[in-house]
Amino acid sequence: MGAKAQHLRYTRTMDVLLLAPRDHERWHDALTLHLARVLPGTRIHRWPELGPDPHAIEIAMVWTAPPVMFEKLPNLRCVMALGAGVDDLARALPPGIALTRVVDPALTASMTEYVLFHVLRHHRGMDAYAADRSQRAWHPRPYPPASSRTIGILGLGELGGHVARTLAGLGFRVCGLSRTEARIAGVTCVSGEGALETVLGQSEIVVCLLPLTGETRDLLDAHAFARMPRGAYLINAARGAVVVDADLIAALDTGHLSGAALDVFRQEPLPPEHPFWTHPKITMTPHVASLTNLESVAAQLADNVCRYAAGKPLAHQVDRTRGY
Ligand code: NDP
Ligand code: OXD
Repeated sequence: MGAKAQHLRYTRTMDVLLLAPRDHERWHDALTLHLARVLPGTRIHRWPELGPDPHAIEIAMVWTAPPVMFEKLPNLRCVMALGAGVDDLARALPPGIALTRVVDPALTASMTEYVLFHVLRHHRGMDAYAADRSQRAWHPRPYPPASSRTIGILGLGELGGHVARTLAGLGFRVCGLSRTEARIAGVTCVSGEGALETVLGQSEIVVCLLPLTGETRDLLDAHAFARMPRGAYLINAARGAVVVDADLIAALDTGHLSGAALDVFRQEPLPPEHPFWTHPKITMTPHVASLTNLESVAAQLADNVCRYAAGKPLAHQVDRTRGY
């Protein structure tokens, strides 16, 4: 029996709450379409509307949730994050509520594009050529072969693991950090005590793809930057609070780090007065390294609603004790 037919065997309908960060209408339409296919009769309520009976809502689909939401939904049992990172949600959720996140090949592919773009940009010295051009200066520079360039990937999960494999496939030396032991062909994988220092100490380019947890908050501080070789480059596409902003600026100003590409920030949108905006060695994007593919994620969410309704294990469930 196909997955769709199997889902249709379960007649229990659900009330689901939706709170999207943007594109509310598109989320609503896509979810309506997918849920109508796999679990007809499911009602989608749009925060702050809760329908005639808030007790009926057991599932919320959100990017972040205002604390009052939990008070208003006494029977909430499951929160389905609309993104891959669940740091804020994992902190805010009352205990006992299941949490799922997005794991999507399209998200992984676009994160890989983002990281490759910045790695190659730095590897081939493109910023220097852009500066030369404004001076009409013709100044060819040598560059090392990929095989002599070590790239450190912090976090070897869905995103970091794929990025590491792709860079290794291009011939770079890749060294990666995870919390538990990992094995990736062509990548030197390290974990445990001293592993962060090992990766940082040999990487000319460091890519941060760690989840934000109690352990990773402020991890990339003055001490961490000092471990990196002089002239190293940082790419942070994970969460802003993994990096200590003032320490990064200091490391760039002394010339110890040559530059940074930042997609994520402690406060988003980044406040206009923040020094990152004007720092000449920082390249910034507004949290777009990998945008959610609404279509594929809506299908995935609908499938998880069916699993919930059928009492089956949820896909991509977050370990609440680990925090990611
Ligand atoms: P995963 O949970 O799949 O992977 C996380 C990786 O980090 C795992 O390898 C894990 O180790 C490792 N890790 C966790 N804690 C530690 C620690 N204390 N020390 C060392 N390693 C650690 O996450 P994803 O790859 O899916 O996503 C990573 C992050 O990327 C998300 O949490 C999110 O914040 C961010 N993100 C950013 C986007 C953007 O557009 N900028 C888009 C999507 C995600 P182990 O394997 O042992 O568990
Ligand atoms: C994220 C996402 O977690 O966009 O940043 O999914």
